[in-house]
Amino acid sequence: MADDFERMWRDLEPVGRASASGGYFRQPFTTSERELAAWFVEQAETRSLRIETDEIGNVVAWWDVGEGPGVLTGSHLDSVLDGGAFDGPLGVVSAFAALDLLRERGFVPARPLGVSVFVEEEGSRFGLACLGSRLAAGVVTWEQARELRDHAGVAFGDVAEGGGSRLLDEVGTFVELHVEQGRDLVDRGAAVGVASGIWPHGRYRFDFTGAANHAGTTRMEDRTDPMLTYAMTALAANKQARLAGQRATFGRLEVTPNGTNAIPSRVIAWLDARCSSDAALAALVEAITDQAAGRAGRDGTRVEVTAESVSGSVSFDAALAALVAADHAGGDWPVISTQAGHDAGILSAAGIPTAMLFVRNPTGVSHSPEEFASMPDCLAGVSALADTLERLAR
Ligand code: HGY
Ligand code: MN
Ligand code: MN
Repeated sequence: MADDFERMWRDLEPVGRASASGGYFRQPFTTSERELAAWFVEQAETRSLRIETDEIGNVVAWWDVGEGPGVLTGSHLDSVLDGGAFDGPLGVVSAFAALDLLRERGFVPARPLGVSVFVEEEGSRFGLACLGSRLAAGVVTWEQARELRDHAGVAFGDVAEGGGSRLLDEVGTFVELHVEQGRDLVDRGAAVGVASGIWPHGRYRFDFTGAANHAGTTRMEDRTDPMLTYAMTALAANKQARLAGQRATFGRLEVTPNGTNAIPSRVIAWLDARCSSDAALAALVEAITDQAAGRAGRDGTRVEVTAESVSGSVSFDAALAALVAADHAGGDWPVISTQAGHDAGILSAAGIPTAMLFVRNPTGVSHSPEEFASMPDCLAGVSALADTLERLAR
């Protein structure tokens, strides 16, 4: 199994990797991500799996044995900008390796076993997180999705063929293995964990509008500077999140005209907010919005806030999580929550019994080239996934 996993890992390693940072740029429907999608189909074909694709870019490959609703496992192959190697691909490679391991064990499932990839999980190109799985689950319509645009103004409807998706019709249970995006397993000394739930989280676009003017000849008291309103909002967001024990990040900014010697006319900033409850998320976003509006009043600027992507609180099926976590050689696997969104959260919220496995990340870092998981832990994850699939498809 180790050779099998390592070969697949080497296949993916160079694809979409930036030489300077070592990070990955695998945005959906770009050359590197499409190369990974082709790799996935090739891996499915070499295992004689039945390949089902929808018109959005999602793919499911079925081992057609047994009967009834299948057990599906997989993750995503797209990355954030300058992302790590493991977020997404670890779950896909582990899915193929776990299926191979079950075949090596001579296990014949009583239900079909599938391996899946959902497209645009990160929402790093078209802005809506888990776009592929939301469309597959029917919680977003094609008419809504096709109008989503990337930084260059290209619409999702221009790159994806479009329409509905029936891929989940055959799915009885979904399991996603994912690198942990934090240090919980490190601190517990555990290689593998199980997810209890996902914090609610959202992405909000703040449009700050002011008046362009000369950086030198305009007196400070005469300015209507949207950058100032943005800066104070970013500070307020950080303070509000700290005070409430929640998470708030401004990581993306667009300045117009973005000139060194000109007061900007407009600043667009995106807030990523994550909270321990839906009510806390609403309260945090409201507090930040109120402070932005208050500051805009003092600066003479205007601010407009648009929710672009909101994911409600997810509690995974507790009985399923307990079944997955219990009775292992080294003891029960820890059951832990996460603040990172996943396709598993979308499928769970759509009513499909879903479990997540986490693999230890000694750096605790993610959405960065520093993200890491050791090979022994990755292989422990494959064995854990195979054991889980055997338990669920027996
Ligand atoms: O942003 C997230 O929470 C996830 O990594 N897509
Ligand atoms: Mn991910
Ligand atoms: Mn991610």
